[in-house]
Amino acid sequence: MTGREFAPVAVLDCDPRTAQVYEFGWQSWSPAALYPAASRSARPMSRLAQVMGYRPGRPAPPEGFQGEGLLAVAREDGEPIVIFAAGGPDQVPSIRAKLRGGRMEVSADGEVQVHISEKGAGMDQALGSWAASFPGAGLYGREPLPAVWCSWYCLKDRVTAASVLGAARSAKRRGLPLQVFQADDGWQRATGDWWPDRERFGDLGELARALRAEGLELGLWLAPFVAAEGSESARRHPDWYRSDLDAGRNWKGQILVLDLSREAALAHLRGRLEGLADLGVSYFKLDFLYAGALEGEGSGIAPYRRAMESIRGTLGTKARIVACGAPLLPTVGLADAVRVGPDTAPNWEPQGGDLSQPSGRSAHVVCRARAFAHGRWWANDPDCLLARPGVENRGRRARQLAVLAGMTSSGDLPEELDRWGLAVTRRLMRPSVAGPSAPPGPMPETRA
Ligand code: 9PG
Repeated sequence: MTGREFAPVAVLDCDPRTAQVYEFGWQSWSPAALYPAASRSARPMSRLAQVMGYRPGRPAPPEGFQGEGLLAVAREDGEPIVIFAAGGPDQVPSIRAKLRGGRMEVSADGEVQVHISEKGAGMDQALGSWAASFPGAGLYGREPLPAVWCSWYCLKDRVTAASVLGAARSAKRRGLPLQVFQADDGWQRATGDWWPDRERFGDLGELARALRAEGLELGLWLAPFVAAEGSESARRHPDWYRSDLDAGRNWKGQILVLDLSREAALAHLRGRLEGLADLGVSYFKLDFLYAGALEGEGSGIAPYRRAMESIRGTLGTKARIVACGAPLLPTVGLADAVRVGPDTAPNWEPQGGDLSQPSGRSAHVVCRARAFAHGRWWANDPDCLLARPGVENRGRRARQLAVLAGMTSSGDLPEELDRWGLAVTRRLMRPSVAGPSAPPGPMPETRA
């Protein structure tokens, strides 16, 4: 489909019974896991999932593994781990591995650097020391980020200003240590308009002031590089969007992709972000960022990074940026925090067994596999704790989130929490740990 050629990079002798492969997917929602070398990694459940949950235009082969800019092989217990990786955030090759007899054949469609870990280092340590030397490491993730309440996992697109303020007051009354109250998708007239829906979100400045009066902050979800077909932006400026790039479907239609070479479109976006920051928004969850890095004529990683830098320039240090649905290696050095797994959900198992799909288990596996990035590239965002009754395996979710050093967030309406949910939410919500911090124990092995 892309006509990309894979050239051999290395052949490693390994013990097929104990060897393991670490595979790192393209964007926030893409799988990442440590697998038995003799198995196969996760695959998309549909063509749409390839675009929205994996790397668009770069399907993995039927067998074996394909990491995007990062793949590592543990050949035998205690032996040094071999890491194959991009040299920086600008060029991200697809890297394949396939076991044939007792040998792991590694190939790539671009330039790859090879790093050998210290003998005896586990997968987390090996990836962590490699990550610390990746260009752009160390710029973010060194300061704690406050605990967040997010509307998506309880209200979906029915969020209103009144419900955000209500959640904030009710969290405070119940002693939940949450600092930022973030309205997710649903606060705008339509995705891509970047302005509040008057009916449900009346006066955003008023909401920010009311929260500030309680000592709290207002956060907003925003997808800067896409628009819904029904948005005002799309109607008024059809020429701002690229008809040749496919970002998948959402908001009852095709997702329109902003043309990042249009200075007028970027200037409009910056103006809206500045306006929102001036109203008192101090936290932006910037979502669907993969759409800004789709490969095409004049599009890809370089324009994506330029656009992100210009957003950073506009928001300065006034607001924190949490990247979501974001191409991961290309986002190193550009965001305060990054979502490092697929969406959580009340269900434990993902649809079709596809680790890119929303579920407790997919978020659990993938965020654990990316723990090494925390404090080195950014603060990891492992998505919300769901602790209300009816959520599958809520105890297991809480136990895992408790040992991850990343951001903490809550996705429940405080009034829907029972005694257990309140106690756990109180205990787990805290600012993110500043700098690197490894979870206890070795990285668990996953079977896709
Ligand atoms: C809001 C949500 C929440 C959530 C984000 C993101 O259709 N899809 O494949 C799809 C994937 C992820 C997704 C939504 C749709 O979730 O991760 O936290 O902000 O958008 O729309």
